[in-house]
Amino acid sequence: MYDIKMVREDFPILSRKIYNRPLVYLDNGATTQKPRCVVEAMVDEYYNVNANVHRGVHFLSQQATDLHEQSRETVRAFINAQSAAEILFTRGTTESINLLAFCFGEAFVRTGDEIVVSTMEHHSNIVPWQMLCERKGARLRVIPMADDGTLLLEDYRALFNERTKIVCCTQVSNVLGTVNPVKEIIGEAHRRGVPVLIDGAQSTPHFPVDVQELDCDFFAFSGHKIYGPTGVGVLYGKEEWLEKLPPYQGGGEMIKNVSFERTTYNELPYKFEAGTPDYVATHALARALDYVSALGMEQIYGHEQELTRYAMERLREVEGMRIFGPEEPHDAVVSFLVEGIHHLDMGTLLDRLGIAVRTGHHCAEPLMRRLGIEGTVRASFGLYNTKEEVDALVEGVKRVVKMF
Ligand code: 7TS
Repeated sequence: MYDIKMVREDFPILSRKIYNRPLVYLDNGATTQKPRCVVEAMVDEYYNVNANVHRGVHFLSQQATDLHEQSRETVRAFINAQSAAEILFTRGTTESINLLAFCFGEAFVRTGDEIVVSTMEHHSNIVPWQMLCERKGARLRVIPMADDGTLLLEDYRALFNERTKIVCCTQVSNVLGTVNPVKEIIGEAHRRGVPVLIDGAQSTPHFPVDVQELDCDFFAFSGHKIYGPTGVGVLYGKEEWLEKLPPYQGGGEMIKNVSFERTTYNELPYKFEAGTPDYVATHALARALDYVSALGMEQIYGHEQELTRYAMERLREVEGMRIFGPEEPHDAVVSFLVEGIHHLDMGTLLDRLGIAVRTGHHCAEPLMRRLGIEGTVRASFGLYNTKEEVDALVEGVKRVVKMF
C-alpha cells in the first residue's frame, strides 16, 4: 500500500483551509485534484518546449510532437489498446461520445434503427444519441434497472432486434457507484453483431481497465477525472471500426490532400483530430497516468474500496439515512439522502464545515426519475482521501441532522 501522507503532499490544494477548516475534498467524481508533476509538466512545456505539433521541421516542433505522440502511447498502454492509432484525443468524455454518435450515426444509423443506452447514463451518454435519433429518425431503447441500482440483464437481452445498431453503457455509475457487468453486456451485444461503447469516465480513475480484455468496440474517458488536466480526453475505438467511420470535424491535421474538387483524409488517428490539439494537456495527461500507474491501480482500488465500505458503514449510523446503489460491487461513490433534509441544504451546510460534496441530479435526470427523487448528496473518493476525512463527513452529517 502506498504512503497516503506522502501522496497527499503531492497535491498542494489538499492543505488549503476552507472557512478556516481543513479542506475535505469529496467531489472527485466531478473532477480530481492535480499532483505537482502534472502541473509542472504543463508549466515546463509552455516555458521550454512550446511549438505547434506535426507541422514544423524545427527543433521545438519536433520535441512537442514527440511528447504528444509519446503521450498517445502512454494512453494506449494504460488501457491496453492494441495500437496507438486506436487512441483519439478529444476534449473529454463528452466530446468523445459526441464524436462517436456523429460519425457512427453518419455511417450506420438509418430511419427506424435503434440505439440502446442504460437507465443510469450520464446526460453525455444520452443526449448525443438522442440528437442522432432526431437527425436520423431512429429510436432510443433503455436497459431498465432494478431498485437496488443494478441493470436488468434479462430485459437487456430482450431489447435486441435486427434494428439494434449500437449499445452505449457506463462501466461505473457516477451516482450509484454501481459497477456494471460490462463484459457480459458486451458479450451479449457481440453475439448479435452489435458494437458497444463503454463510458469509462468513472472507472478509469478507480481500477485497471483493459479494453482488449473487455473487448469493447469503443471506450471513452476524461483526463480531469484521473488527476490530469481539464480539456483533454480519449476515445478508444477498434481500428476496424474507426476505419469504417467518416471524419468528425474538418480542418488541418485530418487531411491527406486538399483541392477544391476533392479532399482525401489522413490515416488513423489523425482523421478524427482536426485542428491544433491541446498538446500540452495530452502530455500532462500522460504524466497523470504515469503517476497513478506508479502508485498502482490495484493499490488505488484497494484503498478506495476500503474508504467506500467504511463510509457506507459509518453513514448508516445516521438515523433516516438512505444510501443508493448496490452493496456489491460498489465503486468509490456514495450517494445518500437523510429523511427530511433536502440534498441542497445538506451540501450547503457541509460546505461550511470545509467538506466538498456534490448535490443534485448529477447530470442523470432519467435515473433520478427512476429512483423517484430529485437529487442526492454525493461523496466521491479519490486516491488521496483518508478514513479521517470519512469521519469528518459522518460527523458533519450528524451535525446537520441535529440542526434540523
Ligand atoms: N460520463 C460519466 C459517467 C460521468 O460521470 C461524466 C461526468 C461524464 C460522462 C462527462 O464527463 P466530462 O469530463 O466530459 O464532463 N460526471 C460528472 C459528475 O458526476 N459530476 O460532475 C461531472
